[in-house]
Amino acid sequence: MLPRKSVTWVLLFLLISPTIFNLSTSQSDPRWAAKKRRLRDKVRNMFYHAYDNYMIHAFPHDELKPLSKSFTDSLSELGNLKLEHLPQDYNGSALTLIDSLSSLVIMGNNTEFESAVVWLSENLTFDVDARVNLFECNIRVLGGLVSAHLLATDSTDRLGQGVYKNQLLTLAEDLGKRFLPAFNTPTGLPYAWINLKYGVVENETTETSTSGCGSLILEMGALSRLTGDPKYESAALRSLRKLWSMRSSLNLLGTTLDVSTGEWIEYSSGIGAGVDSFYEYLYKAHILFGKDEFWRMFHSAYIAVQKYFRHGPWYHEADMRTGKATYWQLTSLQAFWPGLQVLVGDIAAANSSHREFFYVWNKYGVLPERYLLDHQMLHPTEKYYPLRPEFAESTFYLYQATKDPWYIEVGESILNSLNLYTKVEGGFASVRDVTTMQLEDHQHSFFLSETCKYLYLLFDDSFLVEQNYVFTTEGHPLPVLSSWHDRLPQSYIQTNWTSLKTEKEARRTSAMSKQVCPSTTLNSWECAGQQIESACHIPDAHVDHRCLTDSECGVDSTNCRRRSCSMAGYCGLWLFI
Ligand code: DMJ
Repeated sequence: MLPRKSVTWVLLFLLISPTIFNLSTSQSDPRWAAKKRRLRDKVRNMFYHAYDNYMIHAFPHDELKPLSKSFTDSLSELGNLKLEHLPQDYNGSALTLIDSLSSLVIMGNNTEFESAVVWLSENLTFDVDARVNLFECNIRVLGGLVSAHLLATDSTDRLGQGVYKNQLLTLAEDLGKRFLPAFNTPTGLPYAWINLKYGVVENETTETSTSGCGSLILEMGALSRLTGDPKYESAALRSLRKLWSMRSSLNLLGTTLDVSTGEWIEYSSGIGAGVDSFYEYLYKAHILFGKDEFWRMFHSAYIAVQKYFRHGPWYHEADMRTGKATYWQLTSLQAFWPGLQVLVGDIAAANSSHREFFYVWNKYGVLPERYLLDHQMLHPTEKYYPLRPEFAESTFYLYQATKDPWYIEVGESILNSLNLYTKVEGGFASVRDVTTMQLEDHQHSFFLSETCKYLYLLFDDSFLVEQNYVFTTEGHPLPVLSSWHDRLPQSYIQTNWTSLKTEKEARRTSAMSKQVCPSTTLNSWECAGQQIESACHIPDAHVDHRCLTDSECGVDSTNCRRRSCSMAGYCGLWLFI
């Protein structure tokens, strides 16, 4: 008879071995490639079911109502405030079409991309008396146009000869100009709402969110680089710097603030609603523009998040002044965080949180908007799932980084749930209540720009091969160009990997490799040789973790806390046990 310990090991091996076997063989197995193709085709069908129904029943209005097969001009209502008044003849801004442009390209539909470009050039106008949410209009419309312009003008010749004469950039510039009055505040922080025709209306609310002020730099920066007019990037940068100056001594920010006084309104914050893309844009702006300033802000902010919000694999909210936990809630929006952690190189932490989100996804079939961690139950009023992309997004990033087939299984499960619960004859409908799967008459444009796109790229990433893209928070790809970048060498070629010279050696790098090892280019840490595991990780002085004093201990990679030396002479997180 085997001793008990050996039995345990054998059982453990039997449990683990299929995973190892799967990992090592599945990538080269033709059945595996066929499976990925089949899943990719399913996503393509989903995308076109949503897109075609939008084009038939809603276009040129903003979004589709899939149950009633009608439309909503939601751009003026985004952010949950109702539209005030729109001219009688207002036909919407073709929001879903604009948000779908980059997905059409990724799915290789150049014909439809071309028709969309032609239609938008001939028909779209922003000269309408409509009050829109600056943040939403920036990420969906400006981001959609700028990204599509870059795709239309790259070396791929997607459009017929003579079709494209920078029409999308002209539209983007017109929209960018209409954004600028919003920044005309004593603090430089922009109003949340702007009337596209008349600018900031009288008695406009001065309340906005952290994301509203801190997630403009990618789109407005790209617009400036493309037009050669620095005013868009300057406005976004001024706002971001002001916002950062309002952080607490713990490097935490709140969720809502007043743009005229620069005072915080809501001191509690986390990584979800109202704040999420602020963190995302600090790091992505660093990847796109290469500025140290963005890295420094991100690094401090990231460490503060890991320190004050993280609890095991979960993230709760905390008061920016004290760091004390406020709300113990998991939200659907937080699910983007593991994806961002992959970019940072913090893969172990990303994987553990991703598993918890999947646990909740499986518990309900989709991810509820808010789940109370302390009670392990749904929030009583936020039981909905509006087809959000964040969980699929993180799954895509984790698969890119690890190539672990597990993430393909997760993607398949997301795909199946979406088809099972949300597909209706007229498109894909949001879920009103995840306990009953009762549906709501709304197909958000981000279902096409993000949810379908990230699932598609999970199963087929041919669009990304030899390319360096940063995806905006709405899923629109922006290429990393040396001409926009403070660090990339002149010889950088967009379609190729490149070498980045460090003092010691030239290393192949790209947005993707930087994603896995940011420290190579950012400070003296080296990926190779030392075991750098995350953006904050500082290894202990000795590999065996022995120490005489605290100064020989580093910073823990999973929660960014400083390790200390125990009485027995070992570095660890002793103070926190
Ligand atoms: C999208 O518009 C963007 O991903 C944004 O950052 C958050 N909200 C939706 C998706 O949930």
